[in-house]
Amino acid sequence: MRSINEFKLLKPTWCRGCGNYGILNALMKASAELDLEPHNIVIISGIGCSGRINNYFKCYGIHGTHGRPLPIASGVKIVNPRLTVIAVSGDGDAYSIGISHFIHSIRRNTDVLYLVVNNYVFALTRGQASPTSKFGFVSVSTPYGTKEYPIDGVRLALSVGGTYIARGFAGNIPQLVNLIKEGIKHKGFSFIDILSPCVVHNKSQDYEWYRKNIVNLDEDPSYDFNDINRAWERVNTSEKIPTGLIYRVERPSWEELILNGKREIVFTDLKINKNQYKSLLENFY
Ligand SMILES: Cc1ncc(C[n+]2csc(CCOP(=O)(O)OP(=O)(O)O)c2C)c(N)n1
Ligand code: SF4
Repeated sequence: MRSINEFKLLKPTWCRGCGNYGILNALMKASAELDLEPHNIVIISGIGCSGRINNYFKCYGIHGTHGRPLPIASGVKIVNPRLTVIAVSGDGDAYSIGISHFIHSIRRNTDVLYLVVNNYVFALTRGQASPTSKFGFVSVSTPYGTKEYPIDGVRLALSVGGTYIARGFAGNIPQLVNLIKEGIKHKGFSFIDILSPCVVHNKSQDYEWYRKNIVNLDEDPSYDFNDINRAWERVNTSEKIPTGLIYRVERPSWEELILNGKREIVFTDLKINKNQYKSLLENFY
C-alpha cells in the first residue's frame, strides 16, 4: 500500500478546524489504499474554499471556473477513460451556479467521482446563504434569515437516476474513506455529498451539531442500498440526516456507450505531421 505522504503537495491554508482538512485526508487515504498512482489521478475543482483542494494533492489538477468542474471532468474522462477523474465543488458551486451540470452528469452516468463539500454556506465569499442553507439562516446576505427552502443534493440525485449516491461527514474519516474508495471503483457517476463544518461562517452547524443530527446507515444491517424504495423512505422519513451509502445500481457509463470498444482519443493517432502539429500549437502562443 502507498503512503499518504506521496499525495501531499502544499500545506493547506484553510482555517483551523475546517471540514476540508478531513476531506483531503480521507481522499489521500482512499487513494493510498487503492494504490492509485498520482500521475493517473486528475482532480478538477470549482471555485471556493473547497476548490483549493487540488493545490494540496499531488496529481494532475485543474482549478476550473465557478460551478463548472463537471463538464471539464467529463471532457477529461472521455479523452482518457483510464484516468481516475475526481471533481470537487462546494454546495454553492454544485447546487447553485453548477446545478444543471450536476443533473446532466448524473443523467449521463459519466465515470467521475464527484465530492460536494457541503458546509451550507458560500464560504470563500465570506458567508452568504447558499442553496443548502437552512430556512431562516441568518447571514451577511440574509440579515433577516433566508426565506428560501434548501435543496437536498441526495434527493435530487435520487430523482434524476443517480447510480451511486452517498453522504459522508468530514468528522467521520473511516466512513468517508470507504465511501470514496467504493465511489472510485463504481463504474459510473459517483456522488458524495459531504457534510463539512465551516467554523467561521456557519457556527451553528459545528462538529457537535452534526454528531447529534446525523445517523449512519452503515450501522443498520437491515438497510439495503440497492433498493430505491428504501432509499427514498430513509431520506424522506429519517428525523436525522442519513449518512453512508444511500443508493447504488449498475448501469453502463457514458464513455463506455460512446466509445463502444473504440480506441480512446488520447491513444488515437491524430494523423498530422510534425509541421502541422507545430503550426497548430503556434495558434495558442
Ligand atoms: C462566475 C462566478 N461567480 C461568482 C464568483 C464568486 N465566488 C467565488 S467563491 C464563491 C462561493 C463559493 O461557495 P461554495 O461553492 O459553497 O464553496 P465554499 O467556499 O463554501 O467551499 C463565489 C460566489 C466567481 N468566482 N465566479
Ligand atoms: S472560511 Fe469556512 S470553509 Fe473556508 S477555510 Fe475557513 S472554515 Fe473552511
